[in-house]
Amino acid sequence: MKSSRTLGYSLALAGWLAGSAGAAWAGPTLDAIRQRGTIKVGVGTSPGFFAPDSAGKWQGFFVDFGRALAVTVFNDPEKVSFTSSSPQQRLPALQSGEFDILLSGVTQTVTRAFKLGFHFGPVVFYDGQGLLVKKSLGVTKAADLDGATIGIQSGTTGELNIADFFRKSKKTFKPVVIEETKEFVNALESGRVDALTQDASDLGLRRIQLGKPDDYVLLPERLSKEPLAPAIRAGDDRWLEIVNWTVFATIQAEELGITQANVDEFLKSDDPGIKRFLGVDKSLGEALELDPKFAYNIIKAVGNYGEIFERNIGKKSKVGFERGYNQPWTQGGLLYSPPFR
Ligand SMILES: N[C@@H](CCC(=O)N[C@@H](CS)C(=O)NCC(=O)O)C(=O)O
Repeated sequence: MKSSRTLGYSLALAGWLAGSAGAAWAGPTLDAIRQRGTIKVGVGTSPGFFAPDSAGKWQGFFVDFGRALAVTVFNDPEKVSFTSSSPQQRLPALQSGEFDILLSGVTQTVTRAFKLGFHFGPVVFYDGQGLLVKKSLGVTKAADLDGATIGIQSGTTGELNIADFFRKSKKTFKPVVIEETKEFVNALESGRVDALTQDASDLGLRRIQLGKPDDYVLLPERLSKEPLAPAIRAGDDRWLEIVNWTVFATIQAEELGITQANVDEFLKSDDPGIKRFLGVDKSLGEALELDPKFAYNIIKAVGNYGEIFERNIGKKSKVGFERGYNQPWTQGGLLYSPPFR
């Protein structure tokens, strides 16, 4: 028999669950998005991550997560607009309401959370700070850059990381802090700086856009951890959870082997977990107050995480990135979705 104490707890828990089950989710961002009919996304300008194609349609790894969000909210991957903004401008622009979300390679940091008032969705790309140098310098590691002139993009985590690195290694460098991306890249090509420092992914994407990519080398060393995650203004739980579970849906789909091409086959699965995930069993989606098929719709429209990665930046794309940490935990990577139940 249950002790009266345990019974008391059980009753309190049941009451809490009952009380919260029908709780109306309020959210100023989501309300505004619904009223407007589109999601406003702030992005950067690196082809592979985010850039308009020749027809003016935005394409890229981060762009696809914006489309996935539009599917969750509107069941329409086109109900989203993308606007580029420099690393210096974009966090203030998010704070002032110009954007609903940044999908621009923002690093999740404690200062940005506590001091600047941002929340982060799941990490979509595990990165680290790199250095892009002219091959003719013969440099093989960061410490060889003692006394070098290094270009840094203003408003990025790179500013503090590079200063920390040289302080720690008791070497010196001359910083050249640049806001505009074009000028930042030109500084290396024109010889104004010996090296550029930025997220390694960004430098990899920039290198292939240079006139002579083979004249430059991305050093293998990483100076920091740069977990790149969707950023939103603090204070809107419903919007945050939509961002979280949209990204998780792409990660969970890859773990389960569900792709854009085979998702309809999976609708016939007898596995109760898959039935819930794809909304064949509607109970989960109804409890979440989302379209029970939201995960199915995302996979159908955009694909799973691996497909998003491969299409935009993977080995067979022009970019040619390795998956590295960015593969499912079941394959030795860091991508891990909490359970869909
Ligand atoms: N992750 C760093 C750097 C962010 C960053 O600069 N991201 C790149 C894209 S991954 C960027 O915006 N580059 C400039 C551009 O795209 O114009 C931060 O959060 O401060």
